[in-house]
Amino acid sequence: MGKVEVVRGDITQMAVEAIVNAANEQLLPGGGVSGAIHRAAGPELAEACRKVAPCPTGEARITPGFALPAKYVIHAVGPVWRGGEANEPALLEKTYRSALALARAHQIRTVAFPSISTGIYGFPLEKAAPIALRVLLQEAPHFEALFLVAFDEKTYEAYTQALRQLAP
Ligand code: AR6
Repeated sequence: MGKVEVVRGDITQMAVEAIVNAANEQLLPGGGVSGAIHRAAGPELAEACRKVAPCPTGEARITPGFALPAKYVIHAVGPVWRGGEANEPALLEKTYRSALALARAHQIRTVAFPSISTGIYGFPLEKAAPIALRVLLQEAPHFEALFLVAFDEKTYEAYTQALRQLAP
């Protein structure tokens, strides 16, 4: 059974087979983690994204990682938070599932995720963390290791607490 680990750090530095990008439907660079990934990967990433765009909310696309330590980037589009009545939790779950299905299809064994949708897209962190980790724990047997990379302390705390509750 593969492990699920919450770590604090910058996802662009993760030496895993694939890192996940919290993308938009156009797969344009944007800000947040997406901006950081595009800067670290180099301009070829935007070019590769153009070829596989668009990507509807809840789905994922794969590209090479170019200058990143990771061989691949899986671009996954989480939902924009619209108050909670627009199917956001189910869409967030679908986003994590789509990313991992694509990873499995490419025989990828190690994947690092950012906290999808909880930045610019406004999904409440305490609601997002158990949704994300439940999918990662369910899928872990198919992988060597799955990481949730928290960029700030508040995100790290929310995910470590959720992991303690789901997998004590
Ligand atoms: N490593 C890991 N996590 C990071 C990093 C990093 N280097 N930088 C930021 N984060 P966001 P969203 C965290 O806004 O809410 C973009 O413009 C950040 O602190 O990146 O899904 C896209 O193009 C937060 O916890 O993604 C879309 O248009 C988490 O990553 C839109 O934003 C996600 O925040 C997507 O919004």
